[in-house]
Amino acid sequence: MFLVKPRLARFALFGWFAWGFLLLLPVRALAQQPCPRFPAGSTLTAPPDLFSDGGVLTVSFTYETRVDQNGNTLFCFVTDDGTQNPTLHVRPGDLLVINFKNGLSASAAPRGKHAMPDMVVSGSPSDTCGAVTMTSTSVNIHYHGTNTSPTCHSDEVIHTLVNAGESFQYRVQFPSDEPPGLYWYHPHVHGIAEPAVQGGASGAIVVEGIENVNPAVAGLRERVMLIRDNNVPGNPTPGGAVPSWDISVNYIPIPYPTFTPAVIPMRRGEQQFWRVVNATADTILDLQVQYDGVPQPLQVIGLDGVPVGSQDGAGKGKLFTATDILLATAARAEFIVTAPGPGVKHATFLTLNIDTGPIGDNDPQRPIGTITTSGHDDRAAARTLPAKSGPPGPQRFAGLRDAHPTVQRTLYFSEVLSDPNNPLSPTNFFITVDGATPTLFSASNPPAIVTTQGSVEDWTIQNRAGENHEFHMHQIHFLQLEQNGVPVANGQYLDMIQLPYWTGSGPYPSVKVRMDFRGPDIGDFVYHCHILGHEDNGMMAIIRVKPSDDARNNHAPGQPQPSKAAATAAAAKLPPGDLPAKALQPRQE
Ligand SMILES: [Cu+2]
Repeated sequence: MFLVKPRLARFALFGWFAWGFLLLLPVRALAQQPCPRFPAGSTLTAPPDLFSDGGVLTVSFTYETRVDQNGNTLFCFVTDDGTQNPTLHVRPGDLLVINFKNGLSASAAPRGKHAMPDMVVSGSPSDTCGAVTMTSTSVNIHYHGTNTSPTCHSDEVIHTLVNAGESFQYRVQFPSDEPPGLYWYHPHVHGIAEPAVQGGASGAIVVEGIENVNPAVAGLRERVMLIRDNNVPGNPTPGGAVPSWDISVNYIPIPYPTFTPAVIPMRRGEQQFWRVVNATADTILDLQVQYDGVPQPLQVIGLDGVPVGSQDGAGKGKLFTATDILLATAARAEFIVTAPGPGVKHATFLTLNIDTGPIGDNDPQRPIGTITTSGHDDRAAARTLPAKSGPPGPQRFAGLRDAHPTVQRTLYFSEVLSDPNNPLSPTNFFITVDGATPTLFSASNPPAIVTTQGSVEDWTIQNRAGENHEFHMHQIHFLQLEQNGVPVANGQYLDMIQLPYWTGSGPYPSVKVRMDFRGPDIGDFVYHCHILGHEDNGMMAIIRVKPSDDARNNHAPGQPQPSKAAATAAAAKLPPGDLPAKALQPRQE
């Protein structure tokens, strides 16, 4: 044990189960291997926690890699003391500083299917953010779901590149009205996002204070879980029970074909607050808890980082009960689980089968964890949420439900073979504003949509393809309004929403969502399918939010101030689909 290098000492926090695992490994392997992983069947432990202090959380991250025993390339962000992908806890209004270094060697390759070495992603010197030329080692960090600025050194992913051996500082200012809840961070370099995320370079971000919005969670012990995916060893043909990807929970694999679940301890009679990130690149999840085969009620507190009920009316949190929670790729769910009673023999946390469409992946039902009960708390592995300490803070999307949309747009997902005569040719993936020409993503593409700060827009998003796509909006959340033209009774504030596949006939499946550009964030950012294999192959586009006249007259230091002429020119070049608002039907509540 004394030979363990400091970077591993942090694992002491993981508790006795983790120590038991570590002691079984050769010390040499421990000391030299970055991105450690647990064996199948391990007991769930929380990711290490780092908390802000005095309004700032400063961490140093080094990007590391290795190849595991299955031939899969792993990636991780590691702090100076060896903590791997910690959970970053901040409060609304805090500053997150990440002193980041890409620790890969220049020859390291992510083995991505879509790597595009030497692609220049920064079109002009003014667009440069970090390195200019993409290599197979390039990386950056996206702060998924956070309502933070899309500028260089903040949550910018179009031009930011940090190549092997290079350093870069992130200074991410969280707004004071950030909803308290669960967010996450992951690499977002177009072309190699899928292998980087599947390699496991991701962690949770918790914006603190949810107990003040919904006191139902005060004093509960929490379980932060990140579910990731990766290649199935041997690459068996997906179908039936054979998944397209293996999954893991907090680095405990649940491998095909045994699907050995992780172990999740609970105290008898206990309620726990589960905070689950779908941190997979490509795998859609549908979470359920079953006791002796009977689905259990899950009390949903928050989705995609926004507490249920927090943006409407008095801003008080609500909860609703569900027996399963569809979790699009990159989505998050926060919910209360009640421990099984004494008569329950088999208590299982699982994901249900997903119908992804005739050309989609195979995401079959499989267990994630087995819930065990005892008479004591699993103190080493779970934090207890504090008591309610004050009223809810201001909320970023307050009033959006009753806001009047100024623009309506229609967008759609589609995909075609790159060679229509060759069914084995690669697929091109598109997200397109209706009426425009489908275009593969490039960092040098002009914005597909131009809007103005202060606007509120209703977007209808269609799926014209034979597989599910998962829409993600950067920088803001949207309000769910309609599904297939029918108003949604309990519309939530999301940054992810699934578009089910089109059968090939009849109307295209669609959702209608309300976009909120009333906030402070201006500039260029992206929207895309968060099945990262699709995003890497083109399914992403740029939106530009121009500052409002008010903002131009009182612009904050350091923010771009476009000339009147530039603003007029941009307005004159609005792409097709930029239609003026039509007379709107009164919205049904
Ligand atoms: Cu997709």
